[in-house]
Amino acid sequence: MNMPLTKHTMQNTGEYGLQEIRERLYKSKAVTILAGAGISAESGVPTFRGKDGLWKNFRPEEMATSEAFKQEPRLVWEWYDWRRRALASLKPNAAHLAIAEIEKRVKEFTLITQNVDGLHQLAGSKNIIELHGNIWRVKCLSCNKVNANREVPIKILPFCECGGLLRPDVVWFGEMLSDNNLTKAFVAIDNSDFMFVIGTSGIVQPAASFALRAKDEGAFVVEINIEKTPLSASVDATFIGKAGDILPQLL
Ligand code: BJW
Ligand code: ZN
Repeated sequence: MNMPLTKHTMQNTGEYGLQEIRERLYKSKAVTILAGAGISAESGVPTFRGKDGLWKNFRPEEMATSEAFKQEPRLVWEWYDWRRRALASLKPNAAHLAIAEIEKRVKEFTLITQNVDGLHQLAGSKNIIELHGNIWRVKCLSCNKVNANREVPIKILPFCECGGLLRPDVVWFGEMLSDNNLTKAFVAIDNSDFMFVIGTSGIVQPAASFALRAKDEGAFVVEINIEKTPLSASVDATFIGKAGDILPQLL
């Protein structure tokens, strides 16, 4: 059924209507979604680059680095503990649920998420690449062991059984993404004929380059965001609106 689109939920900045996007989506052989913080915003998770993303006036670019952790591990862990406390009670929203449903309806599907909050898993998504790690895992700086950790609050500072300091198992600025994740992401992108880029500001590399790579490899690329981004000029269509409003209309 072609659902009517309400004015406040979307303005399509391109020549494609939602019905056409829906048809292309379900005819596709392989679909990839690149997700960013905007997907979780409607669950109550602050995005990084809005004013709501600030914690005690620190910018994520200052906190999410290994230099900050080396200099002030307690401060960085306090930020992560604050975020984990906030996340612990949050639930997936309509956007997460719609993405999990799309996975069931298309032949091949890969979700590449930059989000570390674990809400996609809670919504039922299966084939997920967690590009920037997961806030509910910790990694030992001495023995490199990675473990799930859902303690809320977490003991600051947390230590491994080997005596080493634990850090969140996330990817900070200046750190390499895991080779395995990058390879899987590139295979999915290059194999896709349809890609959604949803709720990301499109400025953090290498994720920001994925939509362009998908276009170069021949995919039809559709962006969903509450505002235009640096990617908007390069994609096939941008839908301006909340992911939780637009995605359910594709089901
Ligand atoms: C909605 C919505 C709704 C809201 N519906 N939409 C100079 C030039 C180019 C690159 C670099 C450079 N200097 C350094 C670099 C590399 C650097 C980088 O890209 N920096 C840029 C800031 C310039 N990248 C890296 O360092 C990466 N590693 C790397 O490149 O290794 C090689 C290398 C090493 C050394 C030097 C150079 C290269 C690693 C990046 C790791 C990013 N990590 C973080 C933190 C993860 C852990 C944690 O969560 O604490 O990942 S940073 C943060 O940004 C987080 C996010 O995943 C990531 C992306 O943010 P995202 O998802 O786009 O969120 P926002 O807040 O930016 O945007 C939200 C969007 O949603 C907005 O557009 C809203 O409009 C929208 N929205 N509500 C739909 N309801
Ligand atoms: Zn250890």
